[in-house]
Amino acid sequence: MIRVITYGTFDLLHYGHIRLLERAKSLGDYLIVGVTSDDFDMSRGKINVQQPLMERVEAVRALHIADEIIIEEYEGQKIDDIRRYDIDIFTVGSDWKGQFDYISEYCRVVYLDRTEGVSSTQIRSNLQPLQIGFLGDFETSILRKYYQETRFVNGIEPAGICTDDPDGCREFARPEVLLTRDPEHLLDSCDAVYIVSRPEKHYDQIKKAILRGKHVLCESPIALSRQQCSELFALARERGVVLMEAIKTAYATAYYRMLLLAKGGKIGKIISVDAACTSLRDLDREKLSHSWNSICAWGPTALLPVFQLLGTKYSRIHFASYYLDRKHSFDGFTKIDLEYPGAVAGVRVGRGVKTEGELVISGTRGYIYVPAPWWKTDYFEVRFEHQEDNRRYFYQLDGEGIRYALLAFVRSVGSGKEYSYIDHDVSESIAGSIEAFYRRDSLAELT
Ligand code: C2G
Repeated sequence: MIRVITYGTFDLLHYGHIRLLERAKSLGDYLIVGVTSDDFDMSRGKINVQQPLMERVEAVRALHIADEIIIEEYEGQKIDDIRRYDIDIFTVGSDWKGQFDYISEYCRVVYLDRTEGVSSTQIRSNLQPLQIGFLGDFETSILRKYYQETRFVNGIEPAGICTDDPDGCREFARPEVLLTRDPEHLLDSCDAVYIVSRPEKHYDQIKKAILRGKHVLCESPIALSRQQCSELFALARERGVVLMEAIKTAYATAYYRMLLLAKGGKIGKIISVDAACTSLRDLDREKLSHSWNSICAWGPTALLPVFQLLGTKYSRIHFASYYLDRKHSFDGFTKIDLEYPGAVAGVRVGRGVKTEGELVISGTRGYIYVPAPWWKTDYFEVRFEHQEDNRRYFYQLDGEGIRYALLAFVRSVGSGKEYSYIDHDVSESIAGSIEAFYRRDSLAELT
């Protein structure tokens, strides 16, 4: 029996794929098809895949051409598979000609002519791209980063930018992109808006956009109170638009995989989560009343692993803040202590203080250590009592996670499903924590 294997993403399955599979099958008696995992595609730069893995597997299965379907998850797996499944022929389309000649050491390699005139990329680009507007205060470099990351994501196109210094955006914005100071004018030009204005503006700007039928991706915090945050999610649902929180860390592959390991019990029961996020960059002490304070600039990111790992039902939250401008509640540094039934969390955030930006998750069998800057890491370690048991993990991170956040947003808008990696109750708890900070319910002032 001649055993054949082939691999692919098979996104938005089309007749080019089908013809390839039919000809692969005719090379032998038994065909194994390896479908690439989402992570593997991301790691090899294919981030615009529209369909999640299982949808792609089901589409291939429904053809009844493959005798067996496996998942391709890592570089080099093909050699493992050829040995494991006793393969006689490896085949792939001619667009890969020459790329797999090394496999001829293990089995016969056949390149089948690629079917011209069709491709998943072309199908994706035929989908009307989402016109996205950017609404923020010019000095936030993050607006520019999001604008520039759109070029890596299929199905999204910058339509306009609204800041207090639109001319300053001309250096990076394409000529056809609208530049304005008027948010209404911006909303006229787009289907969706990315909001990175100062936090106190978010609630009104999000509400206005939703009432205009626009999808919203907003830098956290979505609002400065739990009630307003949940009100906005309800309004978005009622109006049939997407409201998504943009904490780019949530979309960083290493962070996301670390979360899965921690939740899967790798280090036992999680007893403590300790996160620090600080940066002294871009702080103009003359303009504190018009800048993001520490709790808003870093609180959402630092609280994310706490709420995602310990949940949002904390029994107590306490703040200790060192103010740079008490009148405007500008904290230069805030320590947040949270207590849970059976667990604790400690968070330190600062725009006026510098510390080691690491994340440590402590468990009853070991702990996870994510080195600084943990919020955009491509690496973490799982450590145990016996060092020989320690494991290190590395996951390529391109663009600090922003392109993956944009991709999740585009997918959510296109499918009407929720592809956000941040649950609404996490967003609401972030807003609630910041609300408690401003109310100074349980806050010690470090004078
Ligand atoms: N294909 C084809 N004609 C097309 C499009 C694709 O023959 N018009 C073939 C490709 O050459 C490939 C298979 O269909 O053999 C799946 O294509 P993709 O889903 O684009 O997957 P690709 O990224 O090419 O995967 O490591 C090998 C890769 O996994 C192949």
